[in-house]
Amino acid sequence: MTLVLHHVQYGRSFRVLWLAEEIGIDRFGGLEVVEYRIGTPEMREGALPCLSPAARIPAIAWDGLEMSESGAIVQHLVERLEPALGRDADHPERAAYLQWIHYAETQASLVEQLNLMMVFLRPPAKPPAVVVKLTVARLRQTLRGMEERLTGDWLLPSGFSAADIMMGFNLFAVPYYVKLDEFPRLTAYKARIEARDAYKRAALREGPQRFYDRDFYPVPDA
Ligand SMILES: N[C@@H](CCC(=O)N[C@@H](CS)C(=O)NCC(=O)O)C(=O)O
Repeated sequence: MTLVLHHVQYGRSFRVLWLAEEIGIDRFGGLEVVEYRIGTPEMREGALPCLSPAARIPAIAWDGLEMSESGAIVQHLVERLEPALGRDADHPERAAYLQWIHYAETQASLVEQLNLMMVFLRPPAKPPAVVVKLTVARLRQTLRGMEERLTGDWLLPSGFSAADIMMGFNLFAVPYYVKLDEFPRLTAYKARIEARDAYKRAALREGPQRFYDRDFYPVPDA
């Protein structure tokens, strides 16, 4: 049965797109991507609010199942189809695995707040400099914590997992607000992700990013 993925370009639904490529699209019986533009009324009408209580992406329909929340979708699809990408309840890395899966949203929600203030707000509305500054500092702390704990090629010592999909996706939006040069391990980690065939296929399917209109958004003057 085809996996139907409700998707916004450069949004968290990319995690599911990438995971689907890691697992193999054939294993789902194909993939249908329903694409939205963020902030448009289409997201509040039709199928999406039925699948996602907050009318947000990602949402999926597959094999009689309807789900939203990227972490829940990723964890569930891994457990159903590719347990090697997860860490089961008895695995010594289970706690770390779950922690990274959820930490991904601690970090992504900060990027989302910055997107709201720096990309979506239109003049005459102005992003409040002090709030942007604080949010960037909080984002930087999440990166510092990640850098300190990334001691091998992937987040978990035993190798690549769905935790890398959840967290790794964030690193493609972070550099619009915090330059990754400060974090040599994260920079090398991002390059390792970009070298993965499944990541490349998902990125190709998604196409060039059209969300950000510049390379870097500095904290505005107070
Ligand atoms: N915790 C949710 C967050 C979902 C979310 O906020 N998605 C964003 C796009 S990345 C969205 O749909 N935003 C639409 C809106 O805020 O109206 C997840 O991980 O799936």
